[in-house]
Amino acid sequence: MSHAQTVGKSERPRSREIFERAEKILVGGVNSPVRAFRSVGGEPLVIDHASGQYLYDADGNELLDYLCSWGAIILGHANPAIAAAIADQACRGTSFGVTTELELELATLITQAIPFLEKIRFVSSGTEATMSAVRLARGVTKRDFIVKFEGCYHGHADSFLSQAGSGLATLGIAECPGVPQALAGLTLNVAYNDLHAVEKVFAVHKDKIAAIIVEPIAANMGVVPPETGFLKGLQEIAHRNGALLIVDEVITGFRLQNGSAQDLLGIEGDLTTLGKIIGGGVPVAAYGGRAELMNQVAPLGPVYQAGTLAGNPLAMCAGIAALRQLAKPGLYEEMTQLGKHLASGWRAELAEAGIPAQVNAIGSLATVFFTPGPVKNYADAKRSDTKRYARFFREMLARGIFLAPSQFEAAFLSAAHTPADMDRTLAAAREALQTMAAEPAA
Ligand code: KE4
Repeated sequence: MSHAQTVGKSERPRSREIFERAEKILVGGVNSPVRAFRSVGGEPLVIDHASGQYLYDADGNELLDYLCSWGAIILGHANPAIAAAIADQACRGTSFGVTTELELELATLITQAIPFLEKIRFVSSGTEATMSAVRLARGVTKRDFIVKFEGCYHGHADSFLSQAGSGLATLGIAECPGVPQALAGLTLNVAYNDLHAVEKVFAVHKDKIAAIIVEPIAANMGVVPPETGFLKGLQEIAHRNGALLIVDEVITGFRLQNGSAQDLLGIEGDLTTLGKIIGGGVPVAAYGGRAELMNQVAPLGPVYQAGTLAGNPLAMCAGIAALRQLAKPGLYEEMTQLGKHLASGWRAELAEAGIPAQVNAIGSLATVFFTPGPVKNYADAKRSDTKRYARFFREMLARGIFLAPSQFEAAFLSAAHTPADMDRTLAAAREALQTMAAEPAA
């Protein structure tokens, strides 16, 4: 029985038919687990095309998109300048496996916006970026342990697959089979926003810890901002113990401003990872930091990392076209204003419906947690009523609003979203929440 067949009559017959065929040769019908909608129920979407803030599914339904390809599409879908850049480069060759000036151009745009990145290396996914940054940290410190935070997600490299957020949290996978215990044991998980726990783990493991890796604003357990002093404290603890601080900005890089979240939060990681937005919707990620560290990467140093399509000209052109537009004055202020509009509206509608919930939001990121208490870490987030989130997701989808298909993700706004979209979303939320309020929490 296919997943799609386990639900009622399909409102999307063509999407269902495509998905059922997909399930025969793509694992679960998807190429990334969270797309299977396992935690929110209903039939997974099959998208035909997109434009601006809208997705259009295989049945022709228009959906107001708050996923934005998990944050990558910050300028809106089918952005004309990005599309033109890709089309133009496609006629000049998509990948040569040799350096092009385009790599230098995108690297320059990134390092001008994030000056503490003295050198960077492009890769093709956020996972490659974080995996490489951890390898570099282990290589330069000659230490094996890393510290990560419960509920944070840094991609699917073996070292990160314990107590991770995003898709693992969505599917309830605490420890992933296939990761050797010898390796898993080198990853120390502590609670986000808990500096005391970090001090304790360093007291036990002292000079064996190579690095702390952290999302500066957690977005893979839902949105959880850092408490005041948390990130600065991590930097101080790491350096006091001879470890490096890796700041994973795959989501937050160029999300809150034309540059890093670190700049806004007053910290400077030893290494930074980037992804999503810097590729303009095609596969680009990067890791970078001080030259003294990055020069330890091959071919200059012994820490090996490589990639066939890394820095390919097609992807570089898309990234360049994206970052050039993100430099437009006022762009981020408008998105932040929309984010405030949405978050405050959601809070008001939840209160009006008498449904206990929290809305954690910063800039153009937001998450509704269906829990009465504050959400300051993964343990708090896991207290959320995920069934209620699933119902909210389905009620909103039925009204043409596509939220993240998991409680442990974020809603992403783009520069294509408008105040009218916020009003429409809040009107849909009012109907959805009033409907839900009339039923028991479960
Ligand atoms: P990718 O390998 O998926 O490009 O990036 C991994 C990654 C690294 N660091 C952070 C902070 C991330 O959020 C991610 C990936 N984000 C998830 C969504 N929260 C990707 C969506 C998916 O897995 O399908």
